[in-house]
Amino acid sequence: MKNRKLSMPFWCVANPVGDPFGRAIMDRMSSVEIADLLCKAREEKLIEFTSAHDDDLVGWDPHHLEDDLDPSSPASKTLKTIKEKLDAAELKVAMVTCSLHENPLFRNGGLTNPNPEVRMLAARKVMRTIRIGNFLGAEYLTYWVARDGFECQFSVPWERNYRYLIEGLNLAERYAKEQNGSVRHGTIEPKPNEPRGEMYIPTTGHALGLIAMLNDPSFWGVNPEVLQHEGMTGLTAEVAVAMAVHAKKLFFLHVGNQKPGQFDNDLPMLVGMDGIKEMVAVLWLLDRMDWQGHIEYDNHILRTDTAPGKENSTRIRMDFIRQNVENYRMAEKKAHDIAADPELAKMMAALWDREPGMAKILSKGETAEILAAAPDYDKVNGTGLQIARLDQLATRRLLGM
Ligand code: XLS
Ligand code: MG
Repeated sequence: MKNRKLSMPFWCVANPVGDPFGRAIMDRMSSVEIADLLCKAREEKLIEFTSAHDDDLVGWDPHHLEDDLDPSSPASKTLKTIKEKLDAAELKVAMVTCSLHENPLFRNGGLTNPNPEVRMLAARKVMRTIRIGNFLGAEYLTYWVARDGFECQFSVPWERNYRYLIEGLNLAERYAKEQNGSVRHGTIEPKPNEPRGEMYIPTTGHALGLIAMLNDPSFWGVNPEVLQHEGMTGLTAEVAVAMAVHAKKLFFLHVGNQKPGQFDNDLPMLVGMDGIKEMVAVLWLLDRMDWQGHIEYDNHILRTDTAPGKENSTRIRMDFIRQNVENYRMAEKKAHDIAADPELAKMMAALWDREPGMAKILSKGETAEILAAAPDYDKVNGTGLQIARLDQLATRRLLGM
């Protein structure tokens, strides 16, 4: 079983780790300095890809919406410098995403903002992000639901808001195709709440449902955030991931750790009180389902582990990347071990591979053959399954016993 390619985004590394109750602790670094750090991680063979919001790379000037097309603009110059660095290190850009959460203009939504003037500015910002993505060679454009949501239900024009969202996403797809650059696909990243009280695409199921309503569903997929966004709902990420793979819509994954039901924890891989079993199980099911995509981190340095000062700011950030990669590889190794374990395989087969003849008839789906089959109610109903024993063995393997 292969080890997956890993992506570390600009924003995870750049974050100076403030929270709603306290200011940032770490020294800030420019996008060019972050590019240097990520290139170092590439040289150490920790990662193969990176990703970025437009705002992580260059500021947005709402008075100069196409500044990226003007070679003399500060944005163009910075993008050129970043591209030269990434190219030299052979660090590829996997994805770009348009920040529609940071600028206060978008406080009541970006693509779904009821004010068409704000929607127009959001659309132009998304178009610029696509151009930036093409310049850097990104394959994916991600739409994260961000401020497209609400706190007060009577403030939402329900008969229009999904139309606005669909118009915005269709425009992104059309523009990406017109530009005919490296951006070939879009992904939707769901989240139930934060920064809004409620968001319009709370789960992966909602995202898959929305994709079916878009002009070109083949352009779009999902990138669920596992375990964070998916676990905030109290639902398990495993169902979201498995269903998305089955629908051939899992383009890549965001990963980190989460205590179920809480705010967006964004803990690094395997760090924190919960999640080891679930994360290993997600990676195991991806192996079983023969999924070929890459994994992207989306998590942040523990605030307790930060410190101010220039030297700290690079050392702590590099250590964060190394730890995330080490922890991912630990989980991946466990997933591979579990998939290859003969004892577990035997117990799974006992659970899954009964009555192959009957399975064949059902998958063929011929009504006459189904009516002729003779399932034995008493035999089936009279047998317990021993799933707890199977789970105990999996836990034993997880604990290395
Ligand atoms: C925030 C999201 C965000 C997206 C990219 O919760 O995870 O970082 O991944 O905009
Ligand atoms: Mg994310």
